[in-house]
Amino acid sequence: MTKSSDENPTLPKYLKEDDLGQECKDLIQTLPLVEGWIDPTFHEYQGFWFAPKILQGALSFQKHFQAIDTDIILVTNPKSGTTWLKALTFALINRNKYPNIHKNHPLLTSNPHVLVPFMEINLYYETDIVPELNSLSPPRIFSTHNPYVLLPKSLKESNCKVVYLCRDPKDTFVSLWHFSNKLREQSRGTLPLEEAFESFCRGTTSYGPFWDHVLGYWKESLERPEKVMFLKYEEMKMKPNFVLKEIAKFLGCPFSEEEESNGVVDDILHLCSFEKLSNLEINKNGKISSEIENKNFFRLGKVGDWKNLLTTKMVEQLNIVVEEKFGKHGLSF
Ligand code: PAP
Repeated sequence: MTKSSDENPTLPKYLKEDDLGQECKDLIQTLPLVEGWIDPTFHEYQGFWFAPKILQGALSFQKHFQAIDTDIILVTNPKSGTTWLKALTFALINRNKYPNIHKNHPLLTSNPHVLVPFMEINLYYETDIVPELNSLSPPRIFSTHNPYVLLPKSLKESNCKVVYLCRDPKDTFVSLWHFSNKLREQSRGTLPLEEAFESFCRGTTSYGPFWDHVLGYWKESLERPEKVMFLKYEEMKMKPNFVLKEIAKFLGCPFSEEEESNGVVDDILHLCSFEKLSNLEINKNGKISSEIENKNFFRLGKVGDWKNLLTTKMVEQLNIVVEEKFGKHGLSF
């Protein structure tokens, strides 16, 4: 097991765990543990794996967040298209506030993760600090990677909307592996592909198991389609115009015929496209608060990159797991 990284002062913030509260320290002592991908350790809590600071944030979010009916919560497994969904939803909801999309739009100067913060990573991250969110004007847009079981009660019970985006596990895995390696450069070096793959199949990824995460929201979307919208990255790539209009309807702000004929849908899609966002100065050279470089959220943005990395044996193995986990639930990729 790799040693705690707190001792090295030159490490970026995302690798430091020095401000972990006593309560969380005590809790993680009692939990099963495995080696982490980016953080040294992952701990299993209620069937899901978390890095210590993420678990602290997830529990604080669960305990303290008070949802209101107008809230919009974007949920993903890591590397399933979070950045894209944040950009699209922000642009969609604020389309009247920033009509001049090509000039003064916040997405031109801020990374989507800054405009739509993560609950457990940004807002509820610090020990004992509960953020003041009541003054934010509605609709408030937040995001989380938390599994469904760990969502706050008020979020589940209120009429707020949840948009869940998932992605083919093969591409999610590949994206996660590349991202983890970037973030490990300064600490532990490259995570061997085979090791990462076995870990992904066992479910020991951040917020994993991947399948249980997806199924939690899939089931909820079937039971309460007015509450949880279930999206797939691949469909968004294939039919972006259609999916964006569906999201707008689901969130109660459908595009008018006039907006459609004025090209508002296409303008939003263009602004939020991989090509546009990844080439902005802020996303080429900026960093988010955890000191992760923005460029790490924009690698390739394509469907099917797994073909360039996974062996035939790996693909077969993953296909079997996927069929085993999702087949009986009518979910496929
Ligand atoms: P996160 O969960 O850590 O926030 P997330 O945004 O889900 O990360 O993952 C990044 C992936 O989304 C990258 O995929 P890749 O590694 O296969 O390339 C990234 O390229 C992709 N991505 C980021 N922005 C966009 C976008 N605007 N359109 C499509 N894909 C995007």
